[in-house]
Amino acid sequence: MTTPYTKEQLLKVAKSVNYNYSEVARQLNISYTTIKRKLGPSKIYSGQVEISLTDQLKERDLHKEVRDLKIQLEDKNNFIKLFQSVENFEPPEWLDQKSDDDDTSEVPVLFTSDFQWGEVVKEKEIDGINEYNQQIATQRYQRLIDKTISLYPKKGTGLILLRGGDSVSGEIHEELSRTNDQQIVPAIVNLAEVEIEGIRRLKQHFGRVMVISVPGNHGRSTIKPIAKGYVATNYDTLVTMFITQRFIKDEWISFYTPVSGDAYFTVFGYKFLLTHGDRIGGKGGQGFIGPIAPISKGVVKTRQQYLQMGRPIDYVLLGHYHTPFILPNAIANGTLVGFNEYAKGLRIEPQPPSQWFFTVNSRYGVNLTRLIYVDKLKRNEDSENFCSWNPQDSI
Ligand SMILES: [Mn+2]
Repeated sequence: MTTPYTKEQLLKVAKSVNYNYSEVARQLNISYTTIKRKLGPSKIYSGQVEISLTDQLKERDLHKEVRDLKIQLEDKNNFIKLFQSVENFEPPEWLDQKSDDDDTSEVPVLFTSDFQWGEVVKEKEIDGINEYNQQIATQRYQRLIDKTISLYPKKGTGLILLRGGDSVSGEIHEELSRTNDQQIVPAIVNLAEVEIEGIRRLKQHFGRVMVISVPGNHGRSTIKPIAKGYVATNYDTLVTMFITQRFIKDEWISFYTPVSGDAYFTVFGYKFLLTHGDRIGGKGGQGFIGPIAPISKGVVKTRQQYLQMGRPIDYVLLGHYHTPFILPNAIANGTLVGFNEYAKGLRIEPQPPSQWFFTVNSRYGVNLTRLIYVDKLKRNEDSENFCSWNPQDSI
């Protein structure tokens, strides 16, 4: 049955009688069903249903919002595990819980840097005293983990693993990209696997591992060094990401990978800065004392700059110079590569490949320091004065 009334007209009348359709039917002399067909069930106008429909929509929105927020939070947590800024460095609980007024409290630290994975050093080109390739690099890294564990037999103390950059040889130097035994992608994948295995073994012995990583200059993907996006454009970061992803659900392994490329952190109140060493403003003026001059100068400048930012530094930890030594406020790391053609050209004294191990004591700061030799120098046995260094084969 059709009606002469429009929907609007029907609604107007229905509203005036509080949506009593029988009353509308009586007043307009049309059937109840016609009204119902035109206007829908009367209860949808009563307000009650309208509110509950809105509620349903709201609830659905809220569910969606909660789900989105959960995803965002998980992303954010993963992101925090992947990349951090200096503001959100939080020492892992195990490190925090160590008492800082107990002078027996100490944390072991393994300082790794300058693997230059993929680089090839040919024995013949450097008078036979060193050799380096992927196979030798892997042996040396594994030896480093072995020696670290045997050097610190106490189990379950937790360990800080520093990764100071130049983990890959990279493509920026024309002669390296020509002579590397692996291209950058396989080098990254291979190194990440070797380091993941190393971290697993460290966790097995030390119980917990805090991994702190900064990139170096060799891994950069731009021809010229850059100031902006130093971390995000660097292949070292990719190795770090591979490793982090692998342990992302492992609560015993924590990561600190600041986007600034400088890792500022504290242990028992002692303040450390891990930085690769190519950005410490120490260039030039080497003279005859070798890298000690630029490192000393760079350490002073870096500490001054951080002091002015309100972040005093007790120790600068750096690699890059491939020359291991300790200053009152700095530790410069050795290298896995060891003596190479480049060092020969600079007439640098040959040294065995090495990396630092040290402990941070709650009362004394950096305390026990041991240089871990990961290989011997192939010395010329005929010459008594071939090398002034004693490689201390035991460690
Ligand atoms: Mn470097």
